[in-house]
Amino acid sequence: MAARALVAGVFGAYYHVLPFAEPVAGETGRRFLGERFKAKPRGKLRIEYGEKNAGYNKLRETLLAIGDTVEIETDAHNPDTYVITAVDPRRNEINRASFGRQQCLAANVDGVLVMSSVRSPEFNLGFVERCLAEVQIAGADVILIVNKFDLLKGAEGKPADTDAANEKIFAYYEKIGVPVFRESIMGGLSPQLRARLTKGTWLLLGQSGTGKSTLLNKTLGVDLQSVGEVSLIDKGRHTTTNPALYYGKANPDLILIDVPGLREFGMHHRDAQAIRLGFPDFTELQCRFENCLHLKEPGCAVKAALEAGDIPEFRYRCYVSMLDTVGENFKPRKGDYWRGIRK
Ligand SMILES: Nc1nc2c(ncn2[C@@H]2O[C@H](COP(=O)(O)OP(=O)(O)OP(=O)(O)O)[C@@H](O)[C@H]2O)c(=O)[nH]1
Ligand SMILES: [Mg+2]
Ligand SMILES: [Zn+2]
Repeated sequence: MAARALVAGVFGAYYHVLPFAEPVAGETGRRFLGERFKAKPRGKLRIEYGEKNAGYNKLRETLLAIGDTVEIETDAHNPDTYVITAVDPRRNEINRASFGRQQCLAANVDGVLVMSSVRSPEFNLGFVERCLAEVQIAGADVILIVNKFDLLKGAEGKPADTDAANEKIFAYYEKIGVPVFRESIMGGLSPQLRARLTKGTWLLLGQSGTGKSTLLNKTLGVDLQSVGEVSLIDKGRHTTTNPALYYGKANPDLILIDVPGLREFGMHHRDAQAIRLGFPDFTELQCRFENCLHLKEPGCAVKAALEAGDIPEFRYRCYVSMLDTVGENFKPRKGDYWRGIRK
C-alpha cells in the first residue's frame, strides 16, 4: 500500500521516514503516525526524479535529503523496510561544501537557526557569514542565535573589546533585518526566542559545540520523538555526522533538524553570481552594472557605501573572502550520491 512520508534521517545506505497521518477534519498542519521506518529508494527512482524535475542539474546523482516528502510502499520481500517510489520537487535546499563535495543538509525548510556562541567556541564570523549567505541564496527565513552569554559574566583573560566588536556585528545584522537572539540556552530559552519557535521546520546550523543539541532538548522537551540516534541527545555530544529531524509529541507543527559536528561550512559549491545574491544589503544598492561583483567595477554603489561607512568593513571582507573560494577544490565524486552530491 502506498503512503506519503517525510524523510527524517539519512544513514548512508538507507533513510528513516516518518509516514504522515490522515488529516483530521478541522485541524491544520501535518500529523505523523508517530513511528519511524527504514526505507530505501527504488532503483528506478533517481531516473524518474530527474525527468520530473527538469530544473535540477544532473539530478540522477542527487539523492534524498532530510525534509524531502516522498511516496513509500511496503515491500513484500522485506517487511522491515519501505521502498521510496517517488519524491516531490523541493521548495528549497540548504547545501554546504566540505572536502570538495556538496552536501545537502536539508530540503523544504521554513527557516534556519544559525547557532553561534560568544565563548567556547568564540564567535566565528566567517562561519556565520557563510551560513547567512547560503540561507539567503536558498530563500529561507533566518534567525541568528548567539549562545553562551552566561560565559561573558566575569570572563577573565579576554579583552572586553572582542565583545564590543561582536556587538557591532550583531547590531549591523539587526539593521539589515536578521533577528539576533542573545541567549544562554543551557539555562533555558529566552521568552522571546521561545515565542518565535512555535511552528515550522527549522534547520539548526552552527559550528560544533555552539549548543544546537542543547537548544533542541530545551525546545522540544522530554517527550522527544526522535528520528536518528537518540543517544546523541542524551549525551549532548555528537557521535555522528548524520543529520536528523525531531519534533515534540506535544506540538508536531514545530520540527527541528539537527546537523551534528559541523567543523566547516564551505561555499565552494556556489558561483560568484550566487554569492552576490547572498548579500541582500548589497543587492539593494544600485550599482552601475546589474551583475556588479563589487570588486573593481566602475560606479559600484557597494564600494561607495563601504567608503561612507554604511557597509561595515567586516561585511565586505567576508564577502570578498567568500568570492575567493568559489569553485575552488570542488570535485564531487561519483557514487557519493547518497550524501546529496550533485553536479
Ligand atoms: N556555558 C554554557 N554552555 C552551554 C550552553 N549551551 C550549551 N552549552 C554546552 O556546550 C557544549 C556543547 O553543546 P551541544 O548542544 O552539544 O553543542 P552542538 O552544537 O550540538 O555540538 P555538535 O553536536 O558537536 O555540533 C555542551 O557541553 C553544553 O552543555 C550555554 O548556554 N552556556
Ligand atoms: Mg549536537
Ligand atoms: Zn557593485
